Amino acid sequence: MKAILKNLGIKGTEEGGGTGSAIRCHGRLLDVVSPINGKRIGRVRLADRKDFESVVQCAVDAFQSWKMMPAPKRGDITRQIGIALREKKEDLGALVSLEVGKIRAEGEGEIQEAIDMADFAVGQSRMLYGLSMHSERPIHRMYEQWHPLGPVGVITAFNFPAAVWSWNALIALVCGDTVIWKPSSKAPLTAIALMKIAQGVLQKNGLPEGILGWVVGDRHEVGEAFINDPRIPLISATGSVAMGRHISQAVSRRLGKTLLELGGNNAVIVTAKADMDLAVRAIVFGAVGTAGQRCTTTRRVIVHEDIYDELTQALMKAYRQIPIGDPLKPATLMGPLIDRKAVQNMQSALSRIKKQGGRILCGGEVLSGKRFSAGTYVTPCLCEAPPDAPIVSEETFAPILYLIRYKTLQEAIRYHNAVPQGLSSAIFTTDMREAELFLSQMGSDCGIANVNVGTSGAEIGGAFGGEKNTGGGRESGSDAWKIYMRRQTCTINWGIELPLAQGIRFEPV
Ligand code: UN1
Repeated sequence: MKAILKNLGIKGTEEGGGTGSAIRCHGRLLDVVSPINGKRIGRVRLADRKDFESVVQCAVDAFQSWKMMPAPKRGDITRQIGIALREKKEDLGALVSLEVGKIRAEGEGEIQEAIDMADFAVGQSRMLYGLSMHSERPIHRMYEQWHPLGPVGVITAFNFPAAVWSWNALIALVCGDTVIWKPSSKAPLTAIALMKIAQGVLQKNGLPEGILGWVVGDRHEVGEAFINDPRIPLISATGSVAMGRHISQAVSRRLGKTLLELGGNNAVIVTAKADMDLAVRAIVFGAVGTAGQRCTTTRRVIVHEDIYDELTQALMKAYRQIPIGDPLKPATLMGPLIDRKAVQNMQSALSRIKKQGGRILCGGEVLSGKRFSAGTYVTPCLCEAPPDAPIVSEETFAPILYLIRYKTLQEAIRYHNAVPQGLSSAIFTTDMREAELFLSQMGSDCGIANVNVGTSGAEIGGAFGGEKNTGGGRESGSDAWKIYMRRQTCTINWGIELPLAQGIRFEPV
């Protein structure tokens, strides 16, 4: 652990705010504890309201020069950030594991996602395209262009402490925005390590402070000021539906923009014509990966009655073989939950499911003993559930998978869409009619819909996000860049007449 922190320049106590370089903060000291063993990794001096103010003002000032740099040049800076991340991939991945308990492969995978994002953003920096239109007026030209938006606020959750920042920040950077990051206070060290790496690149290029800032602080001290600050035109936030609703109301009150990526309650439909082996592997990765703590985690499996028993047996067998333990050990496939509170939430969901007519088929135990003394380890749980059990509509951020039986595909799709969240979805079938129905407007109502691919582990090239209570935002690939810019429609008259649109004449007769 010491070597990892040293390689990343993380000291015993870090400042919880910075404008590139750290600033001296004045809030309380926060202990950062590893879910692996409950031991302290480091400490962070939280930012208070005044520290927050300095970070924001610096981002506002830096925006004035950063927006003037040509976008492809900003892309070049992003390219250098990508190279710097490549050099530290292993250490950063290990820090993700230490701080949030992801297994090694997933910790490093997360940094790879940030590297991929940097590459994507470099290309995007030359593709901030606007359209041109044919004007209805003679000797006129019309087109639209995209300008930098301003300082962008990025609020991230503990479960993707690096990648979600990169989806937002690296695109916002090439768009000409400065970024203020409020990482989860459960994962501030990964954020600070990333900020140090990025700041190294900015400094080497002689760029001013404030282009990439961060602030770790309590909600009442910093969080509220952050979302209510009119100098921050866009707040991009990942987290719970309750948090998203609160942010959305605060930001809309000041007519700002939000990009929300909130809860998921993702289902896989397995039809009688599925490739069973493929389905089982995808479901296990989707439900057990990241210990069930992805917003794209598979939480429901809706199974055709003819193959229900076969699939259930196969899943139970796979679940019993999952190696659980220290996520830094190469053989481990499931690490701890983020903290004891998450374990309690899981336990209370399991007792509710029993009351609501569900049946636990396997797992759901809290592990004890020396290796598990942090109290954060559980076994992944498979439950049979009636489709209308209220708990099935909730996102419990833990490895609980509900199995639901169906007769017709229409019925399966009805169950599928009956929850308030709409992030990710999948169907496993080898029948193209079933697949196409699922992808049609009669099918999945989610932002992501896959065929023979699980619900989690999306690539960065597509737009990521979902509908309904998931919040409607789209991040990372496709045209997600547009929200980080402001659109301007321009009309130029290069003639000597002043024709009006809609044929209006406005002159004395
Ligand atoms: C999240 O859990 O907030 O598709 C994001 C996935 C990852 C991102 C998940 N690429 O599972």
